[in-house]
Amino acid sequence: MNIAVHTQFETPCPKARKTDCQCGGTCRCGQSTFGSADMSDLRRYTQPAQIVAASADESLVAIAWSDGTTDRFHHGWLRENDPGPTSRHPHSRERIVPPLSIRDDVRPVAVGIAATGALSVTWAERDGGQTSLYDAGWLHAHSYSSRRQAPARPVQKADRPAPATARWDSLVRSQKSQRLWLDAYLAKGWSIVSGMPDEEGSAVALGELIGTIRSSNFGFSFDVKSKAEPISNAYTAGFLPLHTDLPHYEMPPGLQILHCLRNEAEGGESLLSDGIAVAELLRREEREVFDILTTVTVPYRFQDAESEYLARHTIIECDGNGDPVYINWSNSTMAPLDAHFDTMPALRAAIRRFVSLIDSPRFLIERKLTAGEALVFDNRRMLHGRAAFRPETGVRHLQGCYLDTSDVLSRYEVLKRRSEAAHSS
Ligand SMILES: O=C(O)CCC(=O)C(=O)O
Ligand SMILES: [Fe+2]
Repeated sequence: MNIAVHTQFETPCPKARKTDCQCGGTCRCGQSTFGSADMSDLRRYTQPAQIVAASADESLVAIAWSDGTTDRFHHGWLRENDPGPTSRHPHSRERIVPPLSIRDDVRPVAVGIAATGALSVTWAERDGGQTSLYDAGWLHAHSYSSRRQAPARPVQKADRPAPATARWDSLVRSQKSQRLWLDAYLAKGWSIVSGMPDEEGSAVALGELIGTIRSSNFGFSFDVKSKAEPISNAYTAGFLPLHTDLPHYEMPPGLQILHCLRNEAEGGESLLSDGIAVAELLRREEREVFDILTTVTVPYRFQDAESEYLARHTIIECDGNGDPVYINWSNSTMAPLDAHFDTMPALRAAIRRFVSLIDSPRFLIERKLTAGEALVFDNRRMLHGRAAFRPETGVRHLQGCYLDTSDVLSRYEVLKRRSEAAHSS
């Protein structure tokens, strides 16, 4: 097969399909947010290396980078990621090219490096005949031939991570503070926000700064205090062992806020433990326990007069790379275990080992909240609990709410995008 390889292309204006450019594809308007090609993507990709050579064979395009590394991309992958208006809607930026409209043996007639440094691929007439430009930074970020898929979220590894800290007034005032706070929170898994208003509804106000409140069977938000007729062990004065909230949902919430309005009773210290750090230790040192906790599902049930929830999860949940990413554990709402008869003793032993590790001094974090502080934590990573308290010695009142991490990550990415835009203009 004969595929022309050019090193320089006349580059069409990357804005040509955008309504704010009248140039018809020939100008040098330079309005693109990208260095070399508009990938129909609002995110900016830094360019760790330049493309120094591009070539193609029957099935793939090979790229050599200026840092000496190489990457390969299948023709079909490149074609389905064509950023042009016949492949992506120019306004929604979502893909419109259907998978089956791309021929199995789609192939370019020419590849090269555009004047701007982008990879240029001209498709055969029967495959549309257009030239697709791929921003070098975008290609580098999306490479799949040699680099391992990046973990969904980089987690700072420590047995007892220190909290990210922030002050309420600075979070309210400044998007930069929100971004720096979220950056630290996402790495460490938990945070203390101080200077919270002495008002009910403040947990929700904090949640709404960074995402969307998620209702649950406990309501839009909930009051944690010792109640006469508790619908949860959390609403007693008793010891609350380490747990994650809401494993009785198919998707438990990612972020939990507990705003401390009053904490005058004796006891009531908050407890935390990094379940992912424990899972990593089990993976390294006690593989049999890890394997059981990542493969055998446990049923969780919540019941009250108004609800009846049942869901099942493995106690340690892994991503596609086999890395532990979520914890689902609550002794309070664990339904009767129903593993296979022969598996039951090993499952129960594995649970006991997991609980003894999360409770151990190596991992256990203890901190008594004071009025005006909000405890914010990743409910799918950090297990939480509380020491018993004596209600006759004073009032203890927390108010809480949940968010999904997807909404928080979206907010974080937008804050990053805005900050990068401000720094580059
Ligand atoms: O009382 C506490 O500190 C924690 C209560 C709890 O686990 C919860 O509200 O989810
Ligand atoms: Fe809880």
